[in-house]
Amino acid sequence: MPTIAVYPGSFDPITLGHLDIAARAANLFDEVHILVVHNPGKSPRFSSEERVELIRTSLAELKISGPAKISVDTLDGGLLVNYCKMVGATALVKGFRTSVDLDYELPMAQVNRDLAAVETVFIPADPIHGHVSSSLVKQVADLGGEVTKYVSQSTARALAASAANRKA
Ligand code: COD
Repeated sequence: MPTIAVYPGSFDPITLGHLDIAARAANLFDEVHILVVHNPGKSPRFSSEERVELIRTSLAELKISGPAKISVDTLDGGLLVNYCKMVGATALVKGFRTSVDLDYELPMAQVNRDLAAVETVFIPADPIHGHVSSSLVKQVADLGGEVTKYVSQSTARALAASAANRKA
């Protein structure tokens, strides 16, 4: 039986920190589904379709594949665990930078286990990316800063275009 995991997030937009977790998850599982999920606590800069496209382009640009099959999808409402059941995933992957991420993620991991016996695998952020977040990257890009240390070239271009649109 193939081992299948879902890696959910807002990915608004996907950063090199997120991509590092996806690549490392791809070394642990046969299939990894990167899933764009709406976080009701955040107002997204990019549409779900744009985020999916930026993830696909970034994976290709950085040649991230590994032995696993990586796919990208969106969750159109409903529980994350229902998507897991639909694709046959038994695990969720979450990255964590500090204990703040863990405090936020732990109750969700426990609820997902209660709901559907889906386990959560926590992968520690590479210290190189430990300070990187989508919101910080958007802020830097909006203020005209260089973001190619934190995101793929294609995502940096999308951020620059979005920053220019917001100024216009
Ligand atoms: N390095 C490593 N990991 C990172 C980095 C980095 N630099 N930055 C972020 N991450 C990790 C995050 O810790 C997270 O695991 C993942 O990457 C995605 O991060 P974000 O910020 O893009 O996404 P979030 O935190 O807004 O996503 C939250 C979810 C939408 C995934 C969450 O709310 C969720 O699981 N919702 C499920 C809805 C549901 O079914 N609820 C009911 C049961 S809990």
